[in-house]
Amino acid sequence: MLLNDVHSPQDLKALSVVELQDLARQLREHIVDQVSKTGGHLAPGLGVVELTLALHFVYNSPSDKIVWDVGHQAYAHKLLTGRVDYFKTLRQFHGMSGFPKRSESEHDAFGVGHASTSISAALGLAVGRDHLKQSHAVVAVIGDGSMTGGMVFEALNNAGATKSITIILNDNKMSIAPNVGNFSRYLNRLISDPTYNRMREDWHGLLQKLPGTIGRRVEDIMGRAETVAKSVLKPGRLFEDLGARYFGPIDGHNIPELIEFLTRVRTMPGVNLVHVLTEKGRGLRIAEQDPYKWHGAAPFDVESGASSAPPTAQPALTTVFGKAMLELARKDAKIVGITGAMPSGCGLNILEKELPHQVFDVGIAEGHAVTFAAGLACAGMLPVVAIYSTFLQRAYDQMIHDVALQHLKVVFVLDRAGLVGADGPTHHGSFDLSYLRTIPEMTILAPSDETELRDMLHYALYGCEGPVAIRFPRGNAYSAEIRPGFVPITSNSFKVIEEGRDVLLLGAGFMLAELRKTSEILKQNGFNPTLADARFIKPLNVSGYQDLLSRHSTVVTLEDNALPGGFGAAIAEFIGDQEIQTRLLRYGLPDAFVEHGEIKQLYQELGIDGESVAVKVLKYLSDRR
Ligand SMILES: Cc1ncc(C[n+]2csc(CCOP(=O)(O)OP(=O)(O)O)c2C)c(N)n1
Repeated sequence: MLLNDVHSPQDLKALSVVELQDLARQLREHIVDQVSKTGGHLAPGLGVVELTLALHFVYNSPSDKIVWDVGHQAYAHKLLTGRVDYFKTLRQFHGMSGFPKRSESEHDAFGVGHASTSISAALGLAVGRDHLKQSHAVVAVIGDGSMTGGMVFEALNNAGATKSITIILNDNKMSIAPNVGNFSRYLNRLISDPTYNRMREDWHGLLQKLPGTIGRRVEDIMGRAETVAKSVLKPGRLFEDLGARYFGPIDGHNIPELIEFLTRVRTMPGVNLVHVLTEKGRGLRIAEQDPYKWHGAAPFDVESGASSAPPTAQPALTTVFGKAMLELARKDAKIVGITGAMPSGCGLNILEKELPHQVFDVGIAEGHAVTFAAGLACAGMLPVVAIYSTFLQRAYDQMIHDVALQHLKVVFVLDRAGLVGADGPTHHGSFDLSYLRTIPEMTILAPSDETELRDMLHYALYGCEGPVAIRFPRGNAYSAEIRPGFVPITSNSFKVIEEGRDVLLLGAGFMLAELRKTSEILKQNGFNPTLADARFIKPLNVSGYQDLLSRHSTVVTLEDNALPGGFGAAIAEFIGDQEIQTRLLRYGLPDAFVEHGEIKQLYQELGIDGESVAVKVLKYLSDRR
């Protein structure tokens, strides 16, 4: 059967194992072909092709609910649920989302992008089903990396609330980077325990001896499976103690074995956890060899693995941050970096390589990362918590209660602030200025280029008291050459770049580059703008802003944060509080979730690129001339 002819999971039901195996090959071809053109998550999805086929063979989506964790591995699921044609628009502007999305398909039971949500969400779906006296099955599929998120254990603790739920633990020993921590070690012990493996073989042998499916009484099978399961409970002791029935580990690339297990588990009451072993990147040699590198991919050549994008001389801003951390940490052993399972994503791999004892990868555990940093600060260390803007949302109370309230010096480095592009609304860093601004004592810095980023890190560590956040977008430095050394920054100082008088253009962070364009267009149209780099989003320099704002009858702010609570809102509050007579035009992200697409396209659509802002400001100024 051709993948193109699979319009819904129902089309799989009559297929033989050989046909399913052939579909697995086609799914891999489709995924590799598409990701090589558009970029996207690669190795995670290749690892779950057989598991996805088996799930859709056994379960009846959409009435049965399959909940994916993170959702970056769900391309095969999308392809098997009537989206083969749409898949060609993967991650493109106005095209298919890279993650399961409820509005995209009835088969996407729960929207996702952040890790460790699946068991909680599935539990909600299951308890709702129980209350409404429905009988469909609910399955959560979660990776071993995502199991490091604390919410998973909160959900397991609560899982007895439902009559029946199945959790598939997709264990490929990897988070994005190799998985870390005691839980990961525990899973490894399960897999390598010889006593267990012997028992497992016995169990499998016994299952083979069971009579054929036809005419088999379900209770009988369940009874036997239960008996056998009891004999292998020891390896899954942790899950057992948490109230789940543990099955496995089973080979996640063996379709008949998967189907056999899932068929038995599907109708079982209680909390059932099936431990499935998969290989991340399976079927694509380069990804199998280096699943870390191929977790996500930019467009690439399938044969060589070479990136299709032209090489850039300018380093990524994360690299600039990572190198600055290394320079500072070499001289000060108190400086430590903390990452939530993203050492290379956030640049701390650079520090880790040379000074491994000064980096802590705590797993996908942002809340823990922040409170852990608070403890380190109490112990006299200088912790730098490097977490993407969107994932730090997870740790809001920890920032308030554990850090700020205790006046602790913890430095937060928020990469991917603003729009991130193809990953879309689950990953855009749209809200950090809003959520950080409300925290008392929090200093918030927004560098407008790589040099400021370095200087601000130095300032955050040594130049000011209390918690500090530095936020910068996804992207590269402007220059290939990074200025060495660190130049001190004056507290609360903004920087006037061009003095004018008609209008004040105030840029937050890297959006200054867009305002530079606005400024040029205004000048070409006979206006004389002032251009300034805010640098400090909080606190604002009271006397400096009183003077700057009252000298201009029109003020324009531009930011890549949501307008509610963002930088423009801070200036609006200031103008109101200080009773300054000026008109304020605020530009930034709307009070809405922004879809995926190239950042440039999104700016244009939202009217926040330099040219669009110029058009709006010109109209405003011309109307009032
Ligand atoms: C809250 C949160 N933090 C970090 C991430 C970034 N992230 C995406 S996938 C991933 C690793 C997930 O590992 P696992 O669940 O084992 O899936 P695998 O990629 O190995 O299939 C991480 C850390 C995220 N999506 N959500």
